[in-house]
Amino acid sequence: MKVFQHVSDIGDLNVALKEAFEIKNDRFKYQELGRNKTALLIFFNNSLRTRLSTQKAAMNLGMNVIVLDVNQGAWKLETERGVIMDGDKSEHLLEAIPVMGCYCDLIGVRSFATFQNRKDDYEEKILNQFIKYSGKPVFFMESATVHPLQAFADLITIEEYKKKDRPKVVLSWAPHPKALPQAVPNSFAEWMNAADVDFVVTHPHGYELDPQFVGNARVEYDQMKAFEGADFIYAKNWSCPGVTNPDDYGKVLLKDMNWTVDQRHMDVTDNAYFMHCLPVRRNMIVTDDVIEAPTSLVIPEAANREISATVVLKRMLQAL
Ligand code: AN0
Ligand code: CP
Repeated sequence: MKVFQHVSDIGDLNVALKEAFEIKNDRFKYQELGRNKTALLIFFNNSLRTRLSTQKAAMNLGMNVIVLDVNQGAWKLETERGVIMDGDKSEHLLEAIPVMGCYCDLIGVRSFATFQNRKDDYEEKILNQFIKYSGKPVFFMESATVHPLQAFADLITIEEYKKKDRPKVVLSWAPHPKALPQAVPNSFAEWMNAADVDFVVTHPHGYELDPQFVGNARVEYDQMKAFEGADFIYAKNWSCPGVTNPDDYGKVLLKDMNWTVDQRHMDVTDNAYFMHCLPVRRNMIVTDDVIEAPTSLVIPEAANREISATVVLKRMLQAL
């Protein structure tokens, strides 16, 4: 595996899940694989889970790890070609990327959507430059449009907790005060479409996800109806994807608190588990009661981030 971006990069999901449980049983099984190999983790944005779990995954595999917070101590980077660099940006990404590539064997990058331009975000302008110019395998640690390490961890969690062969999984939009990316719901939809689950998406009108991720998934605009009989509720806010109206891209169109996941919603499910990728704003996305209930999986999900990252880095090391 040279790039980890889409569900298709990981191949057969049953094989990937088998590997995940093998690693969960013995997370140091492949600790010789990464000896004298270096993982470089580049963060253009904040992180708690991705930073810690990916670093831990690399250490499970015996790798050395370098973490760089681009905004804390590195030179301010220009990303556009052709710009006269007479402003506050001292270095161009076109030099910085091959330089970073010199010091490592694998590169992970976190770079969120900027919401300035839908086309640039959806073309993955920053991550594609890392793929093109670093000379090293690149794994996405949440890009403008995807968060595959999260979706893989979520799939592992659903596999562990499901009580039916084909559980009903509902991805639900929920309110949030600030504009958030579509990366988490995009990847979750992409991975659930590929998994053996009954997948339903619910969101207010105007929040339609990009067809390349949501595919032919069932969309139900009535949130309570979508929740009926569900086995897993996956809550997440996202800003307007701009599919129906490109001018609305990245906007907060609605903060309707009726969409906050509370006990009233959970009561119509089949005693569903609650999921969220974290960080979560309590009593905006989900009530204290629901996130604290025994059916809340937010901590096991976060724990599985170490497992998904270990599988992905292992595959990349094996392909070096
Ligand atoms: C980010 C997002 O919604 O994409 C990261 C989630 C893993 N969340 C925030 O910025 C709060
Ligand atoms: N879920 C997740 O990716 O969390 P962080 O933003 O803290 O890495």
